[in-house]
Amino acid sequence: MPSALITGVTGQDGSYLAEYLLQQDYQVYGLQRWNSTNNHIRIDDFIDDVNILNGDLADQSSLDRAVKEAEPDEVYNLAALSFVPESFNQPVNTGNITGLGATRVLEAVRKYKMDAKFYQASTSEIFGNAPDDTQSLDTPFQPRSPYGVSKLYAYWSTVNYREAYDMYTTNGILFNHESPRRGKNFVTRKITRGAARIAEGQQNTLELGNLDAKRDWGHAKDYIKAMHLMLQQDEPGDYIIGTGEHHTVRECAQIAFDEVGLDWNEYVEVNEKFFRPAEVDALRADISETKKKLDWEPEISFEELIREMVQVDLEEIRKDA
Ligand code: NDP
Ligand code: GDR
Repeated sequence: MPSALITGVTGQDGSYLAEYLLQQDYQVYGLQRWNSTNNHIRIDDFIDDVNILNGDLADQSSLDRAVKEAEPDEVYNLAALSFVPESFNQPVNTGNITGLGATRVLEAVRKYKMDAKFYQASTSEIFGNAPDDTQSLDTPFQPRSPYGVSKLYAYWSTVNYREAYDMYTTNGILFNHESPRRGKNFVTRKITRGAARIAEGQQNTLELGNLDAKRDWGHAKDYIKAMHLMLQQDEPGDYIIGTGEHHTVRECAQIAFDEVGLDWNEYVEVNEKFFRPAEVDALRADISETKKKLDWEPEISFEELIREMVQVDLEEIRKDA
């Protein structure tokens, strides 16, 4: 039975990946940071099947212990401070967790399970102010936030451990991916939940920031399959994962409000407090190489994704009421 250690198992991607690997008959270990409420909301349904290990990306000894105990065949480093605006408020902590944290996990693997395959959750945010309309492995990196800068450090650490120690380390450069399990502050979920709450009479308006920002949004369920596939290749490498399409925040709002039969224009207001000190205007993946190398393509469209998120939010809101 293959085994996998997932850091960030309580997050959006960690929860879907754990579920998927359990279905593939993996023994799954999940690293979670200690907290007093033991909040497992995204993994509650299958928590008994996951071996939970306490640890923190700030603490080398806890990562060493986790790798020693799990002896994993595959390590997925998904833990991070992942909310871009918050990284401007906590730049040093973001560097420590999102940047150096990856190096700590790599060190633990190098010391205690050097033949494990390692996956780093890299991101389109490392492209930042990209000059071209689409981004590929040839695009120069120009991150625009402490989050992007930290992820770029982690990206190069991952490449460096491959080159220096001949370890199987892989970067998945994933563009935005969403789901009903997305955190409530990220823009898609904020919009789908806002539209659902307005439709149910629980909220009157929805305040957003930059409506012109364009992102390449896919479904997290499609993307965690790509993560797994990357570690099944004979050789390690770096891959671009996205849909190849992009949409504005405005279009996202149009679809979400349409799903509840409302006109977004009547409810959405722009509040500058949601503008960022430095914005990433537009991102769109060039997945031509990935299609050839991985035989992977996304299956769920942007519109299906947003409509599904609205429906799940409606259900949750009605249940809570
Ligand atoms: P989430 O924010 O949903 O999950 C982040 C996870 O990291 C949570 O489990 C969180 O734990 C954990 N974590 C945070 N700080 C620490 C720490 N100090 N020690 C241990 N664990 C910690 O992110 P996603 O699931 O959306 O993303 C997964 C990864 O992929 C992240 O690294 C993200 O930056 C990256 N990424 C995400 C993309 C996306 O569009 N979703 C695109 C590209 C990359 P807790 O539950 O306790 O908060
Ligand atoms: P992003 O996602 O920064 O791309 O990072 P987010 O959903 O936060 O923002 C996307 C775009 O929407 C604009 N925007 C708003 N954003 C938020 N959060 N709230 C608003 O009210 C709002 N209004 C407009 C933003 O300015 C931005 O342009 C996500 C994270 O998951 C990262 O961890 C990951 O690496 C990248 O995606 C790829």
